Amino acid sequence: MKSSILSSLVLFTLLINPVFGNEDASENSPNVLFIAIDDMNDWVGFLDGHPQAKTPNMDRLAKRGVNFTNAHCIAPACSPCRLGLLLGIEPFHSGLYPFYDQPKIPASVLSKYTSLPRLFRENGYQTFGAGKIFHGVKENTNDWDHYRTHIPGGLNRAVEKGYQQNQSSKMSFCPTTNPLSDHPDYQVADYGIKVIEQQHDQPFFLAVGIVKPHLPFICPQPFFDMQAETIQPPSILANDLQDVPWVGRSMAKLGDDFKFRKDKSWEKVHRAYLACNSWADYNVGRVVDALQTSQYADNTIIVLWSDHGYHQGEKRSFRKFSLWEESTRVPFIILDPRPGQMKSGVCKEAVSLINIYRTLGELTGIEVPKYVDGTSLVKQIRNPATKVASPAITTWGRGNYSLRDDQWRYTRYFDGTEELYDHRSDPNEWNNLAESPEAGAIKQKLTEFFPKNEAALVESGISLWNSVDADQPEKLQQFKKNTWSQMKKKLKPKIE
Ligand SMILES: [Ca+2]
Ligand SMILES: [Ca+2]
Repeated sequence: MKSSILSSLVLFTLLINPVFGNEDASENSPNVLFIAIDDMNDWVGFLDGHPQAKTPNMDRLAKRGVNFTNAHCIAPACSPCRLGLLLGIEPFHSGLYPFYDQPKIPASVLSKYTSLPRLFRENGYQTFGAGKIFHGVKENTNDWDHYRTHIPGGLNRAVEKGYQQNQSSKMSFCPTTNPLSDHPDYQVADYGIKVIEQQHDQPFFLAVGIVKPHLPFICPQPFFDMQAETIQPPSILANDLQDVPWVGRSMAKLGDDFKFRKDKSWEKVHRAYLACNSWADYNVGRVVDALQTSQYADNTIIVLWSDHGYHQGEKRSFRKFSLWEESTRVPFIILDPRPGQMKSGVCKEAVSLINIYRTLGELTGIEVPKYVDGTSLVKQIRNPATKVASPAITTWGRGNYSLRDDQWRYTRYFDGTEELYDHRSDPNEWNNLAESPEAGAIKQKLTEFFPKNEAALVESGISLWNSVDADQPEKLQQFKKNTWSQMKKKLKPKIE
């Protein structure tokens, strides 16, 4: 009662003096629930990427909020996408292209930027985080008032009920036998629920980092049991890579496709992935439901995103690390429950996760640093039919960029080779139109959106450099000579 009188007073003060609310966070500033998911592609109900996906909690959230059905990652890998999103800067402006061991990135590089949680912290918010938010950061940093790193439990795997490839521990696709509460994502969701249930005298920014469906694809048995008996495979054209330039071919994970086909295990892989998506959905649902029944329900903005998509055999590939739709398309939902702030619906415009930083700045009235890339999506949140001004761009290594608008995907690799796909007639990106006579005008229209200046690669702190790009072009010859020629002999059905 007392607090509701207090909030009415604050609201009254804000109404007569709205400037007060913009200068610094007040009790009335909206909270932010920031839900990061790892490696989730469009195999979720609200994106219709797989007909058997079961994600009822996120589907409900998507209905209540704005469901961006044509959203794309900044880079198709955990580290560069999260760095781009959380620092608000494109890889081609920061030079942070590949995978980094974040604590080893020089302070002289990182100190130029303000992370999203730190922006909130410096503007009167309390910041809480749990699970995987940045990639590879295991300790408290200046970003957080409180951070709970997840402790991976010793989970038992029922290997006989799924598929385990050799002894390699990450390549598991089977149920676990532990109670739900042993699983890191359950504990991360628990942390979020506890923060929501606390009494806060400052607005909060709460980041919940769900790690499934990241490899290994293991989760509790009930989430395997709820999947269909026969899993429908994705649409795959065996010889899809035939019209793809060499740099593109080098991005396909042909070895995984070879092993899964040899072991006749693709269906088990698909089932385990769908199970992990349902498990992630369950934990997202627990946090969102806790918020719904809390005192913060009407004043908390929810943002949900996944750091990139995932191949499940398309282009004869597995995992991410490519510039095709399977790797770039991501779940992305924003919900702003405050009256008059949002029109629920589907936004079909091509948007990038780079836009999250500026969008949250505008929604909370916090000024963002000048260097920040992207544009605010507040107009699309107010009316999801609002057009965007430019295509979404995804970067994978210096010199490799893919543009996506509401019809086209136009990719240009560091050596000048290209792909062009028409999503109106070719949603699977099977027919590369880059060399066709009609392509000229389309390419010309889009070409101005490729980066004009590329930042030099940040060389310190790289932990994994798995793209063939302008900084290691020699890897392309190795790929042609070794991987491709070997796989050409081994793969069935054949690739040409
Ligand atoms: Ca990831
Ligand atoms: Ca093709």
